[in-house]
Amino acid sequence: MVIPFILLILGVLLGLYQVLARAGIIRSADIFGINYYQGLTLHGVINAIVFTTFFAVAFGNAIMLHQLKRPLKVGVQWVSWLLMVGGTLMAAWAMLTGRATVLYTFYLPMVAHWTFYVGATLLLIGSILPYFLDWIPNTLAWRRENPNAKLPLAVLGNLVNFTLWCLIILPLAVTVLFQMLPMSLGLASEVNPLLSRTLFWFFGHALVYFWLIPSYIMLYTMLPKLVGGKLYSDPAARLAFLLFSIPVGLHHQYTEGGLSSGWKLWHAFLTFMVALPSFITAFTVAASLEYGARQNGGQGLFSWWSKLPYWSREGDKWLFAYFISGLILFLFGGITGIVNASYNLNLIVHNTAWVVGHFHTTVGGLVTLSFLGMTLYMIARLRGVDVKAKPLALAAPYLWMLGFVIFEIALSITGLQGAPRRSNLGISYLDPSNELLYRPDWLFWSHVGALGGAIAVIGFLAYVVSLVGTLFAKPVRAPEIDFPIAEALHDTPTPLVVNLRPWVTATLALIAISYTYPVYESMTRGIITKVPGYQSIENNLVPQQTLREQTRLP
Ligand code: HAS
Repeated sequence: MVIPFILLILGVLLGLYQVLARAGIIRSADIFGINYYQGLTLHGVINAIVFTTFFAVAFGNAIMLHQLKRPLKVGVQWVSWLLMVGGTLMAAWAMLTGRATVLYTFYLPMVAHWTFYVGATLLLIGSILPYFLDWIPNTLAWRRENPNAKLPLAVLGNLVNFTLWCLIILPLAVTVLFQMLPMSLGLASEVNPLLSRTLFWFFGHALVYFWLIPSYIMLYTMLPKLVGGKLYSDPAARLAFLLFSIPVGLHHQYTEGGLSSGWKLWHAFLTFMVALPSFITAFTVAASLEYGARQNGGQGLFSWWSKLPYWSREGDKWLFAYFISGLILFLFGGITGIVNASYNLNLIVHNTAWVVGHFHTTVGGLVTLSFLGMTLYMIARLRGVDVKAKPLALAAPYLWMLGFVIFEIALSITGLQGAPRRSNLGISYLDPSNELLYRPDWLFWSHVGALGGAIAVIGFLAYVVSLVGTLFAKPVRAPEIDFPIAEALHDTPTPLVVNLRPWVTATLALIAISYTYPVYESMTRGIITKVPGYQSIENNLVPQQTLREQTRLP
């Protein structure tokens, strides 16, 4: 938890640079020697991949330990940690030295230095070791001792998450090992980017659920307890976890030539189905909040909302602020996601600032806030200290939420006006001296977006003060792993969500149906079947350098 947090500080500050450059407030190609696109790569990789993966493993370990009450193997944990840290350092070196400016989606024809791919691979391998060597054996042992008991909900969520994770890193491994690495090492001179992107998005979309499921575990098992209530429905929560396994990657490729419309439409339908678990969650979480608020004297159709512990500093209740802020942001993330998913509307918003707004209210919203809150909570427990600077820890999520609501609205509007994502607008469309490109009509909302980003960063700094204080505080009690786990209000036995076999079978069948033909098409069709690789050097895309030239880059 500590290592990704340190990197996250850099990731968040680079985010501030991005938003100021996009608003034309900073008009330069780089800052402190870090080029805009290099900074964007670092921002995306650190925040969306490194921070989230480290957290998911740490949280997964803690949940399994707490719920199954079986020890983890020290050797497995150290090897996993060393692989993850070693891999992160390798990839960080490549990015920081300008050898891997390939953005966080890193698909071809952009090519990075081989250390980036090897580093990412080590990170992923390290992340799955606990699943195979600790969690599955411990779950089987638990099952032998408790043959008739239901798997604890948090354990189910965690196992679904990492099963999904193992499944989706397979196509990623194929494109990394057989396309990206050979290209990077100079062993191949041409690649098929369409195939790479189809394999990447098989991984890339489900990746968002790998981020989301730990948050959902917290919402279902801990949030109800924090508000003094119960989880409204245990079967509904289980159903939500199981529904996440639907494959929908082609919705990132609606505009991609070479894939037929029929298959894109099929993935569009499946995408609407995958929104279902989030609708179920919206209902179940709201019902759990209502139940808790009514236990505390809440009344009326709406006035019970006032009985929730928004500002409470009592015990662990401060954590509520992180969840509720994340949930409010997720309302925006959900609505914009549904727009993205609509095949025809996507043509308006694809590759515009709109998409940036969407993912800062999903992964940058609910996911980040719940991970930040839980990091602070777990560090306090594991160190045996009280959370320090609680008022700052409480203000942080609300500032983050306010900032990103403003940011989301502003970027959605500039996106609809046509502002592209992933572009340094300060030296292009928002540079008044550029007579050809200048778009003064984007200026106002881009500045509003910068204001939102700045407010969110202030929230993050408040969090940093509290976390660093907690990290170095003097222990006042024995270290422990403990979570506020709620009971369920409705817990009717529902075989559909207890027997996992039909779900695994259905997932594999759906993957085979949804991906066989698109992968075949990717391999055989289209005018972009084979192209050389490109590298981003300073502000230019240039044909890929030879290996020797690559290592000579500044
Ligand atoms: Fe997405 C692009 C569709 C959810 C992340 N998405 C992205 C990208 C990222 C991302 C990172 O179909 C950019 C990738 C890139 O770099 O190119 N997304 C969806 C849909 C959903 C969705 C349909 N996305 C997520 C989540 C993410 C995430 C979750 C991260 C964790 N997304 C897309 C599409 C694209 C896309 C296209 C491609 C766009 C393009 O053209 O490039 C759904 O799963 C969303 C369902 C969510 C809901 C919301 C339920 C609301 C809840 C809150 C309840 C609140 C309460 C409290 C109870 C239906 C649970 C209320 C309290 C009060 C006080 C009011």
